[in-house]
Amino acid sequence: MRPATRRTVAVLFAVAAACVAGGAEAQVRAKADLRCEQASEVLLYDCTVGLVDSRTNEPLTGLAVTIGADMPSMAGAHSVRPVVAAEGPAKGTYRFRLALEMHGDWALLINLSGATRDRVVKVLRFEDGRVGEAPPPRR
Ligand SMILES: [Cu+2]
Repeated sequence: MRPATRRTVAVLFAVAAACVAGGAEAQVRAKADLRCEQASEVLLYDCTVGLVDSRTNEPLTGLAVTIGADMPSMAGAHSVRPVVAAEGPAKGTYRFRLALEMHGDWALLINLSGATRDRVVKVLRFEDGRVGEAPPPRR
């Protein structure tokens, strides 16, 4: 390799490394703690999601949070409209009401925008009067 070429390659590596490091620093990843319980009607659920910075565990406040829902086992069969979550009362918690179309395992797509942009997917099993962990999908 000629010296000039070698220098160019070294510079490119430095730029790539800086991009990776800068990206990792700027990008806050969210961790979500999701709880739902049945509301007054069948298939209606009241949920609270607690959002924290996955590295520092600091609550993520002041975000715009929307939630979509789909059934992993029935891709495309449902069209639950995304709902907007309201912040509070505790720091970094967001509440929303979900109207599902049937009982079973639903993947909730939690979209964060504002100071932190991220999407977290949580799968829960929604049953009549009970919401629990969904077992891992069978392959
Ligand atoms: Cu379904």
